[in-house]
Amino acid sequence: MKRKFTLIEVLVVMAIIAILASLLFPVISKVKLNARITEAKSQMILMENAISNYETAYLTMPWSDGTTDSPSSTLNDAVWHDWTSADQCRYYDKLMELLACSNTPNAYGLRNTRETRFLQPPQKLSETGIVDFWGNRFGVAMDLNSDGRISGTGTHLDGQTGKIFIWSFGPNRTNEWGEKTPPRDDIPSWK
Ligand SMILES: [Ca+2]
Ligand SMILES: [Ca+2]
Repeated sequence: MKRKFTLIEVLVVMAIIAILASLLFPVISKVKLNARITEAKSQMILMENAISNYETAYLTMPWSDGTTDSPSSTLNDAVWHDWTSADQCRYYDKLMELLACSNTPNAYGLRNTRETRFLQPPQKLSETGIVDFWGNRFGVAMDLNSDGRISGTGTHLDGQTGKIFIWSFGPNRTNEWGEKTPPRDDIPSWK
């Protein structure tokens, strides 16, 4: 005769399953987060390479403020991360279009006259732009005055040496670099 499970046994098994699930959940979440951080870093490296390759091809950084065709040594560096600013959003989006082989945003300055595809855009560039997993544009800074650093920003970029910096605002979708208190979950391309 088959032995039936008692209610107590079933409850014990369910409790064990619940405990195991609660132990596994943080591990799975951490693995997922790490995968997304890795994805963001890969995206940022592609963007950095695209900007660098544009500079190699056209002998100027792919920058535009809408008023001039070429940066000069008197310019301030470009630092775009304030997405409440329509101008900064426009510069970022035009930069990405330029890198994705568009030669059309010439009203805002530089062109990509050879229509080289420096950056593979997502399928719906016009709808989503180039954003991270969490839906934010990446922070972008470029050394336009060629002193090898981004200075005077009052952020984490001060003191960093290099020409191109890109960062993701991270899972909390807030730009926190430059703040002194945690949490800091931004993901920089340079660390
Ligand atoms: Ca500089
Ligand atoms: Ca953040």
